Amino acid sequence: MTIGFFDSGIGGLTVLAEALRRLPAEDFLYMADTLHVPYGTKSKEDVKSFIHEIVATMVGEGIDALVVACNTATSIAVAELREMYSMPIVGMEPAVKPAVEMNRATGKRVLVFATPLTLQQPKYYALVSRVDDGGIVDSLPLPELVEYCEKLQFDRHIMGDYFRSKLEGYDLDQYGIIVLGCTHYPFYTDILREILPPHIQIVDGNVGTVKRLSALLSRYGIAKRHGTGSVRFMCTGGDPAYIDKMHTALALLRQNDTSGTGVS
Ligand code: DGN
Repeated sequence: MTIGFFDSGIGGLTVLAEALRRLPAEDFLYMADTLHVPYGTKSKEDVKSFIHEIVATMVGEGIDALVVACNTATSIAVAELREMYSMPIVGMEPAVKPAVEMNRATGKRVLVFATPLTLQQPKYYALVSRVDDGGIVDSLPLPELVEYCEKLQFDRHIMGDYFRSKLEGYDLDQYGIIVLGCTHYPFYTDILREILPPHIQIVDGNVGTVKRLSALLSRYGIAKRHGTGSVRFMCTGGDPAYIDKMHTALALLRQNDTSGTGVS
């Protein structure tokens, strides 16, 4: 039994790191679509065809469950994938609902960071209109952030300046929570913490996704008890240097445990 995870690049590793913490007896295949990263600034039709290709490859590798560890890919293709495949499939959803509930008492606003493509999808509009009855959710696309992350650009000054420039004009006192609606973004949780006022909480959907995965594995009767927690990496470009980068990035995540930002 192998659980497949995929993303355009290293972003889905933030979800995988959570899965390794919570499901240490499973075995994983992680695949990055390095031929097509980033997804968030491409057309919906192109990204959809990349997703179908990568999932077919992973099925050929023998996966028994799939985590679409990418908000952009989930918003575009998860419904079709569920129609095509009978294995359990878990997608990402920006943690807007828990954020709105957490903020109800304080009267503060919620700011969602995601890729332009995620924020343009009907799935995102539907989510916000379902849960945001008080009109407190704002969205900010960060089209450059995936590319910074793919370059392992984690310099505190450079990235601090980037976030400060994006947040210029926002009255941060009004906000109580920032939702990270792209799986690449939790790589920047620590840097964001440094530049945001202390009252702002940062949340992502990774814990919720892994809890759903765990529940589905049990429901399908395919949860493992004696796996090794192994991870096999693949990428569509087949570049060994990228495989090394994935090892480095996962080690970084496991060393700076960001699981505290997850909500379910
Ligand atoms: N990690 C992907 C997401 O969660 O949306 C980023 C998609 C991309 O490649 N821009």
